[in-house]
Amino acid sequence: MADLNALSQAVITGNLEQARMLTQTAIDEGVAVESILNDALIAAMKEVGEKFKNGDFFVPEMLIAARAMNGAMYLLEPKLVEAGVEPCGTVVLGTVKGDLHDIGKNLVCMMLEGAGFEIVDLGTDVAPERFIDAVKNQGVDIIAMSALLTTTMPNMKNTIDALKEAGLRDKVKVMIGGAPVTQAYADEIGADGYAPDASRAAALARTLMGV
Ligand code: B1M
Repeated sequence: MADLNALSQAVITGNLEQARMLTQTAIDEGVAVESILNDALIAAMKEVGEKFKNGDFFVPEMLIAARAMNGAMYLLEPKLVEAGVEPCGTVVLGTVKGDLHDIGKNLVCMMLEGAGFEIVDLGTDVAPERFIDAVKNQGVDIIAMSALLTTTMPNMKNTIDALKEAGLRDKVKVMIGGAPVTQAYADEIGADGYAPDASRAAALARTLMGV
């Protein structure tokens, strides 16, 4: 029987096989994907973050927890993107320079795909020039930047500044998100939008496209 608490624990302890098995069981038993994601997986990563902050976990424990989370997310992906709506634009997505966190960014990616966007995923540690190249060469409508570290957030502003310098600011919309990012920060750096989570990121992207 589906056990979301046990799934959370499997992610926290980095037990990849257990996390996969419990996720598959929950899917097979018809548990809502949003519940698996929010109540088990994201809740687990919050707990991991608390343990890291309190000195109970170190980087290796965070890494194996992230691996278990990714294993579970891989099984959820088809469910998250199966909406099958009409294509409505192209988004270039990446975690900003200096930042290696990609779980939230990957979730945003899945939700955007489900909302009908073509995705150019630049991965993590993405320098401003790489976003600019994508705008110049890949017909991008929206730049979507993720940051998980307070120290890397300024690279969102640096990317917007680089867009202005290249004369491209009016050609694309810019949206940002990630745990330390706020609407106030988006306003301060002149982004077009901020979303606190992946599903609202998808809704925001459609709004920015006028859909
Ligand atoms: Co790191 N880490 N980490 N880490 N890590 C945090 C972020 C931290 C808060 C932990 C803590 O102290 N409590 C802390 C940051 C403190 C700060 O800056 N204020 C921290 C630190 C300090 C570090 C290192 C510096 C540790 C060290 O080396 N001493 C280091 C930095 C490495 C680097 O990036 N250069 C580091 C490394 C790592 C790992 C590599 C071990 C691993 C990442 C693995 C990976 O991503 N593949 C890791 C992890 C796993 C975490 C925590 C525990 C979990 C992050 C996560 O995946 N959350 C995290 C603690 C926490 O967040 N509570 C922590 C789940 C994910 C679904 O949520 O990414 O927030 P999130 O995404 C959300 C929303 O934010 C939003 O949608 C998602 C939900 O729907 N969202 C967007 C995200 N991007 C968006 C973009 C949008 C819109 C919404 O529009 C474009």
